[in-house]
Amino acid sequence: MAKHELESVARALVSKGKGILAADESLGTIKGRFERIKVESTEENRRSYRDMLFTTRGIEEFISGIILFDETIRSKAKDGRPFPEVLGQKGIMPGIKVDKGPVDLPGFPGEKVTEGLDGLRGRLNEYRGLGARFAKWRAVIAIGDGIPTRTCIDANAHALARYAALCQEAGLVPIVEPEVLMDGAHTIERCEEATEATLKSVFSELQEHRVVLEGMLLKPNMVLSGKECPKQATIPEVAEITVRCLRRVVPAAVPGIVFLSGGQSAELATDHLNAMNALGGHPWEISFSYARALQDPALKAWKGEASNVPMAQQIFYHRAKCNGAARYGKYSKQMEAAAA
Ligand code: 5MM
Repeated sequence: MAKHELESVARALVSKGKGILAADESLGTIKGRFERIKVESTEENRRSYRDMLFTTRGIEEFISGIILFDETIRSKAKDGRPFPEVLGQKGIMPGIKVDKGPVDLPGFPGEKVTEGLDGLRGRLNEYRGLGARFAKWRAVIAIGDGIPTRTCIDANAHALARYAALCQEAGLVPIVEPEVLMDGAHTIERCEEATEATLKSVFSELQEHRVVLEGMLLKPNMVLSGKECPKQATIPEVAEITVRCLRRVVPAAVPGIVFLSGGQSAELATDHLNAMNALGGHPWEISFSYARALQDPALKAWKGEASNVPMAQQIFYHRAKCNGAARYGKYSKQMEAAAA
């Protein structure tokens, strides 16, 4: 794909009022999600669940793209159409998770590095043939005693850049996802420091690997207090500090920032996105690429029962609509009340 095509896909993914649904849970992750609603993680149940999400009427008003897992991009909806075709016909771009997950970084207790570069060029070409227009690779950075180390940050940044360059060669827009985890009792200042150091290294490696910044998207964590920190930052503080941190390190050439939700509640993730957009004047689009914050309420309503599909779809549509409004800084608690 030519450079201008990568740019136009990246820009379309962050169109006004729209964002991305991350539905790329690997087998272990979806098993954990299903366990909480007492549903067995069989291929058929995973297919039915994703069918429920993807066929929700009207989500294309707020969802520009959906990230799929390897099994899903090869699966068919209930009506027999392959999932990428179902999405394409709604005007939603199919994407694909291509990393193989984080493994222990040898010699660095408590730290991980993401694997998946071996054979990636071939897999990307295959996914392109299956209809994918963009891809995603997640790196995880933990905060704790003496971590993150420079070695962990740089190893993950290097892998992200290798992945991004290979994606662009294959005609796929890379979503670059370095996630600084919210697990721990650290302060928001500590999260800001770790996020800034991580993003600096990531952009240095991306430039080193000649990645076209206009043809990629960044999927970072928001800058938050650690989950167990006794002093939790307020919504305006999170918005201000997150934007301040990103402005220091993310070049304006990047068309959009699509946040992960990282374990925040669905409403809080929407509140934070809304507050950032309400600040205005950003050099990039500020959008979402949520998994849990878009899916959790619908997953709980679904419970694996076909009879619950209409209710689950209504709830999913509502969360997509709220996040669509947050893209303009126009989300309000009245929207939640009206839907209750
Ligand atoms: C951090 O996880 C990503 C965003 O999800 P949240 O909004 O829930 O934080 C998500 O795309 C994640 O990468 C996928 O669910 C795949 O996760 P696994 O752990 O299965 O690779």
